[in-house]
Amino acid sequence: MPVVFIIGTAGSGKSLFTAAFTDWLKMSKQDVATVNLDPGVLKLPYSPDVDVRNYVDAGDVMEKYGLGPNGAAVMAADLVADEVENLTRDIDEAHADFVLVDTPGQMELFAFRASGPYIVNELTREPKALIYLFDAVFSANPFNYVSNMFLSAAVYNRFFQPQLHLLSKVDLLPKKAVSQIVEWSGNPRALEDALQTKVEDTKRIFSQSMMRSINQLGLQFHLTPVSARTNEGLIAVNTVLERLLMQGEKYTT
Ligand SMILES: Nc1nc2c(ncn2[C@@H]2O[C@H](COP(=O)(O)OP(=O)(O)OP(=O)(O)O)[C@@H](O)[C@H]2O)c(=O)[nH]1
Ligand SMILES: [Mg+2]
Repeated sequence: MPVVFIIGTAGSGKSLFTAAFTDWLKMSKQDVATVNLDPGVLKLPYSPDVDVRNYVDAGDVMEKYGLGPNGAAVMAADLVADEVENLTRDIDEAHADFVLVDTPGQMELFAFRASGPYIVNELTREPKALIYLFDAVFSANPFNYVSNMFLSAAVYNRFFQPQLHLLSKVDLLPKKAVSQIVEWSGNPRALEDALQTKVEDTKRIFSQSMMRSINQLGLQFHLTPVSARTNEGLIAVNTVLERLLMQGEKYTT
């Protein structure tokens, strides 16, 4: 039973992508279950089959421990680790062939605290993969794009699972801008040229050094453009995901 975790910066489109891809998989007659791992979310664009809020709710944590919203979010993220057995049981009981996991809004709460990698490791279902979302509007600037490469490499360094990269919300950009970002993702020379012409001085030097360092690690960022509004790219995501899951294809070369 493959388990795929959707991850990305706050507001990058994780939850809406989870909703759109779940609907698409169901239309393609695939048996899919959704998991909400965000203890702080108030409203979701899908009805999760498994919901961490049944065990940990950030609002309750805030009240019980007298914490502010950020303190409660951090504490809730840690408390989720104790619920792995319950979540595993709930996932088993959903009896699905394929599980999509929507992760907490603030990526650092999942990726950069101990609980996220612990949950990914402890959920005993195999194979596993991560989908990392590059927000198209944010990534249209080459300086921001390199920052996203850096974050994505940092996420890989935390989980060491096969990782697939999507360019989300492409309906918000002109086709030409989308093609350009996709080109950067497969051609370091094109990204270098964009940094050269569009980014100034210190920022440019820093970004170029950073992208070269990341490339030296042999990390791959081929972006598949998607929209959770128009469903563009979902067929391609399914194809790439199948290959990644079947072959256990690695993010590194
Ligand atoms: N136009 C467009 N808007 C999108 C798309 N995906 C998400 N959005 C919008 O972007 C905003 C954030 O989307 P979410 O799916 O909540 O993103 P998220 O990463 O789950 O956000 P948090 O969990 O709060 O960090 C919402 O207003 C969505 O409607 C898309 O493909 N196209
Ligand atoms: Mg969300």
